[in-house]
Parts: sequence; structure tokens; C-alpha cells
Amino acid sequence: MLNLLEDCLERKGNAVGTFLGVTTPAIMEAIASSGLDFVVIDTEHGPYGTESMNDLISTASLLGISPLVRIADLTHGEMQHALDNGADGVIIPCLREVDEFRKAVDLGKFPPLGNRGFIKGRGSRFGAEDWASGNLDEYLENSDRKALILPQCETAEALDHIEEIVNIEGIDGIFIGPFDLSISLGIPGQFGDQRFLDALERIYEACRAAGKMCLIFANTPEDGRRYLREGYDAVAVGTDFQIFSGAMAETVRKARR
Ligand code: 3PY
Ligand code: MG
Repeated sequence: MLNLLEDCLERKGNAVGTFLGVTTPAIMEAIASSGLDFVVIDTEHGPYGTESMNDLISTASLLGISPLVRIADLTHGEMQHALDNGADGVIIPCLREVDEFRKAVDLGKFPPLGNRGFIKGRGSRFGAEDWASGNLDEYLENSDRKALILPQCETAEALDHIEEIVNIEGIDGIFIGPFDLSISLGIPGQFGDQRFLDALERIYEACRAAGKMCLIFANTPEDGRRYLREGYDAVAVGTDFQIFSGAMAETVRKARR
């Protein structure tokens, strides 16, 4: 199995995930029976170190849930740790310039597309996966297919160049961050504003025209359902903390009623 997210998209046509901030791998066991397709281990905002990120990636993939990692910074170390530990994809926040998107490919893909550093890491079960047993050329090609590079479009500058960005070879898809995008456009949280809706349509159409995946964060399950109906490949609905806190408030409210 190369990539659980791609496998899910092939089988189901789309994918539903959520953002993680909880660091104990037991969270994955607790939520695995929900039917969730992927998680985003959020090292941009969550309290993750390399070890807790690694444990979450392992547990998620062993439970059949695709582990994506949102790295905090576009650096060799952040990219390498996420990929060597077996992330199915890396989400990169807050990029502005086209060259930053090119750098994401440079750090995340092996030659000829980029300059990722080599090791037979957990992503290939330390070389034991079927797809990792051929010659080195094949290994590099399969590793590039396994590890999706999914930068975010969440700045006005990136939006301005989105058609060029999605056509960069090695970028597998775009993850839309509606909150930061709306803030960057000067219309914070105004998700019904025509300028915001036009921005979403522009990104979505650019992805479709380039044959790249289009993923988006949804604040509510209803938003998630709407995005999936509109044709987005994947929605990450809410965050674990947000969902627990809502469910706990509802539990207490019902108990007191
Ligand atoms: C945003 O909405 O800005 C995001 O990055 C979603 O996680
Ligand atoms: Mg964001």
C-alpha cells in the first residue's frame, strides 16, 4: 500500500478527516471506528515534538487512517522528519511567493524533482514494503508517489499566482486554509463574501485544470458536506479539541436538562 489517502480517494471518491492537537496515540484508537479517512497532525499549532508526531503517524497508519502532517516551517529538518517517519503527505502553511512553493518540492521530492535526503525510513517500513524492494531509482520514484506535497493556499499573494503554483511539477495538491485566506484578503471570517467565494472557486478551478488534488478545512460538518458536494477531494472538519469541547458541552447540557 503506497498511500492511504490516495487509496481512499480511489475507493470512495473523497475523504473526510480532522486536525489533531492531542499528542497521545490512544486518540487514534478512540476515533478509528468513526470511519475517519485521514488526520492532519498539526505541528504548526499543536504541541508536537518529533517523537509524538512519529507515534501518531505510526498509530494512524496501522489503523488504516492516512496520516498527514502540517509542518510548522518550510525547512529541511521539518520536511525530512515528517516524510522519513512515514507521513502520507505534508501540508505547508502560510506560503506567499511562488519560489516558496518550488522550495517545498525541492525539500520534499527526490531528484530529479527535488533534493530530499535519502534514508529507507518508516514510510517504506524501513525498506520492507514491496514497493521499496526494487532498485534505487524505483525506490525514489515510489517514495515520491507515496509522499504528497500539499502546500496551503491561504495568502492573497499565493492566490494571485495560484495557476502558476498548481502547475509546478511535484506539487500534488493544494490545501485551502479558509481562515488565514479570509484574513489575508481583508475579510476575516466573512465566508459568504463574494470575494472569498471567488477566491475558493479560482483555487478549485486551478487545481482541476492542472489535475491536482484540492483539499479544504471545514469549520463544521455542514460546511464539510457542502464542500464534498461541490467536488473537493477532501475536507478536514474541525479539530479534535474543538470536537471534544463541543461534545462535552452538549453532554453536560443534556445531563442537566
Ligand atoms: C485556515 O483556515 O487558515 C487553516 O489553516 C485551516 O487549518
Ligand atoms: Mg491557516
